[in-house]
Amino acid sequence: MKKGIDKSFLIGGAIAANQTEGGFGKNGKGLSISDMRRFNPNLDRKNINIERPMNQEKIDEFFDPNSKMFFPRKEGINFIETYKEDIALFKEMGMKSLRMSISWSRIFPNGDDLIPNELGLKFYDNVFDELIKSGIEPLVTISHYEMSYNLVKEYGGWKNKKLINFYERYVTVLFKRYKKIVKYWMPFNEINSAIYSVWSGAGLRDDEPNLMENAYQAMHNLFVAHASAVKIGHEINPNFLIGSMISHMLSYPLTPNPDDVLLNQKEQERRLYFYHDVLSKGKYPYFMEKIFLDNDYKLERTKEELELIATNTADFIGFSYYLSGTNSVERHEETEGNLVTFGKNPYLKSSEWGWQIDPVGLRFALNDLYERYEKPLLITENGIGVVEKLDKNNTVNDDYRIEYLKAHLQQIDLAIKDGVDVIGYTMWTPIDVVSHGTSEMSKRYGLIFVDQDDYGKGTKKRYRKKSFGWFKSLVESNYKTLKD
Ligand code: BGP
Repeated sequence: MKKGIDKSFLIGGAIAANQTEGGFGKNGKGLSISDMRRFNPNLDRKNINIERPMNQEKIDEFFDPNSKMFFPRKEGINFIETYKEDIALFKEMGMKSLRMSISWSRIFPNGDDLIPNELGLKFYDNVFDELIKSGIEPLVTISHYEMSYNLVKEYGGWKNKKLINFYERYVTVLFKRYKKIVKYWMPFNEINSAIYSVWSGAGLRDDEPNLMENAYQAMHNLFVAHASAVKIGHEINPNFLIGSMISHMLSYPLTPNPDDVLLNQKEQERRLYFYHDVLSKGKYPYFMEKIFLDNDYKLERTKEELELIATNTADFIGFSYYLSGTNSVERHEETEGNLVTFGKNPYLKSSEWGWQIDPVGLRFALNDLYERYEKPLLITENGIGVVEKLDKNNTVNDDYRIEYLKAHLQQIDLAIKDGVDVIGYTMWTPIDVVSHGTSEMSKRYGLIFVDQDDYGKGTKKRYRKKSFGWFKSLVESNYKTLKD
């Protein structure tokens, strides 16, 4: 039994290609579904609802040369050109790992190409070189919200089983090329987003008929692709560790009323355990069969696919954790959250975006997942988004971020003491990036400030926030400052 977080712990930060790289249309990169997500200046922070299943992407606007809409991911934070400088800062900060993603549309611009784009691969060769030189372990997400738009246009997204083959071709290229460089892989970011964020997670249009049935079919195809990636990866290098990555939408019953408890149980099954069960136990849970039956969803799930899923489960469980919510049968207030809205909890404070801050919930989640699945756990994302400006000393005094990260790390430390096998923590995010949900720059999570506004204007220069120094001393002190 470990005595808490120690030197072997993979501490670091997480970024995603679509929110950082930019380089739209350069070096053969194809148009991805993320590139087409726009910044909406009229968004209402208290009621963002930007990408619930029923929202429409501005596909036509994107192709209109006269459009006034701004698409921030075309530029990201220009990581494609600044990666060396940024990785040098990550090293200085003391990061031992970087969770990053590879842009599928940079490697297979149309998704269905037969040959990968060598220029795209070269970019990642360089990024990995830089990371290895800096002593930073790459933890790689293979697909983080950005397949080629062509796969949506020509095939209808993940509801089409042909995507499984295209994805297999893609992962085989990566596994072979980075066989000796990358050990930790995650086939998909927040795989449950296929249901809650259908465009980003599954490449489905929100105006298509039978949307939810299609989303569950897409979900199944994603599970098959996940299992296939585990199989192919282990064949190429048996030492690969290939893990799931699920958005951990934790909630509690609002009261001890047994009806609240039951309602919460049912919601957690649907939002969480469904995905964990399939990816970690290798089988569909009974409660989902009832949902499929009740809604008359007819899913095509072959015997071979179910066997593949059963025999190729995840090596570890990765999950993002930002907040928690509540459920009640009585009328109650709702608040914003990651991918979905949540019931309010009177015991918790919220971020400016209404996300309820709950460090103890992380210890609960870690114990809960370890008890159920007995697999090593990796917290792949955790952080706080805040509107920030540089002060006159060219820094940001982000004590609230230090407090947030510290409180969550303290709970991880306690969970390890409880006996849970936690292998690492990559905070979201070491550097300010374009927000996934709102496509704005103003929602800043970074420990490094990027001088860039919601319209991509600014010098894009990087500045260390106060939390940067805190993180550095945390690692240097071997986590002693966690107790301060
Ligand atoms: C997760 C995504 C990330 C990231 C994060 C914060 O769901 O995997 O890509 O962006 O949430 O969300 P947001 O940027 O919407 O605040």
